[in-house]
Amino acid sequence: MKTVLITGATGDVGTHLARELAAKYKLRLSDRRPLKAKNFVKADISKMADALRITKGVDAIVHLGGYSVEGPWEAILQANIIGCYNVFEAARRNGVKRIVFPTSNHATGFYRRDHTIDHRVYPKPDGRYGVSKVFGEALGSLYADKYGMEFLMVRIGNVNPSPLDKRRLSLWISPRDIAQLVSIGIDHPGIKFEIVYGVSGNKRNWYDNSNATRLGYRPQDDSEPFAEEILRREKPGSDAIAEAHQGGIFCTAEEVPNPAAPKKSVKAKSKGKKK
Ligand code: 15L
Repeated sequence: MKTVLITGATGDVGTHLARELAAKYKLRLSDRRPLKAKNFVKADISKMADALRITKGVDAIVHLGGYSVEGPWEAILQANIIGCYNVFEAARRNGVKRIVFPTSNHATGFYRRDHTIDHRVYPKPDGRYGVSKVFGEALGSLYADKYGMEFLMVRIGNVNPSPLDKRRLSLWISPRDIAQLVSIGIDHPGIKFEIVYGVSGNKRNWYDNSNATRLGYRPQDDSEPFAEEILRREKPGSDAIAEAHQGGIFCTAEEVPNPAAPKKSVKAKSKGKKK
């Protein structure tokens, strides 16, 4: 059984993956926030020493740790630029070859909704967060070419038991489908550097996900059964730019509420202490 490190394990996606993958791999869970679990190791990936400690002796890494929405540059810099560099570099130094990197639909969020995009399109990030995901993709590409490491880049839509709104009908991914994609990223023998979209088999997808199909991905879910109810209750949006582009409000907002934010940063924001 492979030993797999999941960083950012206390977040939404981490929680789903820890549950879905528990029987398949020996998981080592890590985060800077505490978690009551025997296989948990607390670590702050913005510190290289911590990144080196948690990546030692694993067969693969699912690197979820980071700031997960649009927000202040300083937070994104620490978590998604420095943290991502530390994890990839620590993996290289510890001889861990395989990394699954959950990038985001926000790496390509400024593509229009009437445009179907595939894994070869040039990134069009919709904010600082999207730029940080493009950084992770570029860093992975460098580490694959220069150091022979192996990366599956999953541009995740939104992981949830059911789609949340109209935009998410076109980028939703169910917990079991993201688990299937991540397993491909851990186990597929032919991966050097690949980009796929982390979406279920939604009828309304904005993505040509043929690269994922080529690697064996067979999504089991589709957002369509939820569409009627969501479209009935959702009023037309008033932000024309957000409505026209795949990234939605990430294209216009300076901050998007972070469901995983620690209480302290929520307070700082309400006092107007934005960076
Ligand atoms: C993301 O990249 C975020 O990590 C997630 O929290 C959602 O906001 C998602 O995008 C989305 O676009 O819905």
